[in-house]
Parts: sequence; C-alpha cells; structure tokens
Amino acid sequence: MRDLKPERLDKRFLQPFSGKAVAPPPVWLMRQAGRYLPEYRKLRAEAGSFLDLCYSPKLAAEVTLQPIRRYGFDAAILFSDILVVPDALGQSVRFAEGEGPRLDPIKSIAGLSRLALSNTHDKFALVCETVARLSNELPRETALIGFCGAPWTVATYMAEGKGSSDQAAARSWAYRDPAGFAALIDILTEASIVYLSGQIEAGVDAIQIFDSWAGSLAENEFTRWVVEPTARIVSEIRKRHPDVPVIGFPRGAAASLQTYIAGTGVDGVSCDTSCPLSVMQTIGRTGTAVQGNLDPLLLVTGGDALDDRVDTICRAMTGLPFVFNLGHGIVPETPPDNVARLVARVRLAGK
Ligand code: 1CP
Repeated sequence: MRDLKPERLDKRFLQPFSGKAVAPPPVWLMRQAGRYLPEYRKLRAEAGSFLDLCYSPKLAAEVTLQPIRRYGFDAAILFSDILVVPDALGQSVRFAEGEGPRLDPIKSIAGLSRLALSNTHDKFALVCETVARLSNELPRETALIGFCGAPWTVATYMAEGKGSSDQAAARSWAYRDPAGFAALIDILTEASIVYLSGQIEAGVDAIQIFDSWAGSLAENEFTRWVVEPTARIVSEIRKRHPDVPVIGFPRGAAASLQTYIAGTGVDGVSCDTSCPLSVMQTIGRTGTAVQGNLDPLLLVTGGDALDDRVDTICRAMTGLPFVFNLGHGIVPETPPDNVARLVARVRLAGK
C-alpha cells in the first residue's frame, strides 16, 4: 500500500493503491487500445510496422487516447509493447502481420554479447516522449499507466524467438545453465528499472509489470525467476519514486499469489480469469489493491452473460481496494459496443 499525496487522489484510479475502496470501482482494460477498434486499425495501416508505431510519439500517443475518448476509462495505458526492451537492448524484434513477434533467438550465454544497456537510450527516449505528450493531452482525472514485461516473460520471447505455448526454450536454458540464464534476467532487470524510471520521470502515474508466463514455472523457479527479479524492480522504483504504485500481473499463478505479493512488495495485483473471487477478496482485505478479472471472451459474447458477470465481480469486491479489469487482454473480435456496455455497467455498481 502506498501513502499517496492528497493531490494524487484526484485520479480515482489511484485511490485503491492507498488501500481505499472506491464506488463505483475505477475501470480500465488490458489491451484497451488495439485491433478491435476501427480507428486503431486505420492508424496502424498508415504507421508502417508495429514497432514504428511504438517508436512514434505522436502516433503512439494518439492510439493511447483513442479508447479514452470513446469510453472515458479511469486510466490510459501507454501504447507500446513489452518487446521494446529486447529490441532496444540490441536483439531486433519484427512483427510479421498477423503472426506475432519474431526475434533471432538467444539460447545461451554466448548470445548475451548482442545486448547492452548503453544501446537503449534513443529508443527508450522515444517512448518517454510519448509519455510526456500524454501527460499534457490526457484529461486531468485520467491516470496514465506505464509498463514493462517482467524479466521472466520477456526472456521467454528472447529465448524462443517468438511466442510459444510452453516457454520451453527459456525453461530448458534455466535448468541447463542457471548462472547463464541469471545473467540474461539481470540484464532485463536493470533495463526494466531504467525504462520504468524514465517513464515515471516523463509523467506516468502508476506502473504495471506484465508477467504473462509466470504460470509456467515450478515453485523454486517461480521464486528465482519471477519473484526475485520483480522484487528488485519494485524496491528500486519505490526508492526512487515512492509515490508511484506498482501493479504486478503474474498471469496463471493464482495459487502462488500470496507468495508473489509478499515476495515482491507490489502495491496491487492484476488477477487472471482463473483466479477465484474468494482469493481476490482475501487479498483485498489485507489492503493490497486487486485488479481483474472478467473473461475477455464475455466481452465478445456481450448481453446478459456480460452484465451478470460484471455485477457478480463488482458485488464481490464492494468495500475492498479494487480496480475493474479483464483477466487478460481484449481480443480483436470484441464488438466495440460491448466495451461501452461494460463501462456503463461497472459505473452502476454501488449506485
Ligand atoms: O497491431 C497489431 O497487430 C499488434 C498487436 C499488438 C498490440 C496492440 C501487440 C503485438 N502489442 C500490442 C500492444 C500492447 N502489448 C500493449 C499496449 C497497451 C494496451 O494494453 O492497450 C501492452 C500492455 C502489451 C503487452 C504485451 N505484449 C504482453 C503482456 C500482456 C499479455 O497480453 O499477456 C505480451 C505477452 C506482449 C507480446 C506481444 N505483442 C504483440 C503480440 C501479438 C504479443 C503476444 C505474442 C504471443 O505470445 O504469441
């Protein structure tokens, strides 16, 4: 829990991170900017490559603002990607249309010579310029969330060279040569601290650390590759910027959430769809903010099924420090009207 300065609490989104319950709860959605929005698809087609879009402060700021204009979310999330960090370090990343990311894989310590923190300056600076623009352009009451991928999740893409369902390349490397893999995790941890500090200095109000593949590790490896590096990032950010809450998203790790919270010191956790509401309530009662956890597919389905689940989640989390969100990102097939319906429904909670 953070002791936030009173003027920061003008942004409703930030209040749960000082342990406060807010009615109705603040709402934003993971991947709220993206392909489900026609205005995103239009701008994306004009921008060239996906990374060109991430490194264009004017266009990235515009894409961040699109869902805020449409839906008036309580928070905007910087438009970028977790793979900006390996790209800036020197492992160039490509996004093939409709295929997801492609990297030349790094599978052992020898490959780390391609990476250097000193390479990152110019690309990180472009992302920070996007943040600075957004700080000026966003409505005063809208918080801006900065982010990075957690070292473990980013390492899975670097080792595999693409997305994978089992993260085998990183898991195998970590078993075969823990010291070599630790060197990669250390580089990513340091780069993440520099990157997040830059985003905060440029104006973000809170940070989210996306650990999308946290759920693929056994207990000891979860501590070593998820909890310890995240703890280091959280403690460095807290030392430098005590007023900026940090949210962790260890997806797929509902059973280890308490370990994660106690071990990392995050101010809030984002819970995936599989996390029981009873677990979210238990965490909320300790004063840690909880975010989540509607199934993104219900946002495709819409109708009564969507309304009912929104009501159930809001009812369960009443009186607790809670932010409404999905359990994972919006999928491209989502009808934009269903997002408006969700926001309206959340805003009825507690009325
Ligand atoms: O336009 C396009 O075709 C690209 C689609 C796209 C978008 C809109 C990608 C490629 N990244 C993004 C933006 C993005 N990515 C944001 C922006 C802010 C917002 O939420 O609106 C954020 C926070 C991310 C984070 C991200 N990227 C994660 C963590 C969250 C998650 O979804 O689990 C991950 C794993 C990535 C990698 C990535 N980038 C893009 C894709 C398709 C993927 C997944 C690849 C895979 O695993 O197969």
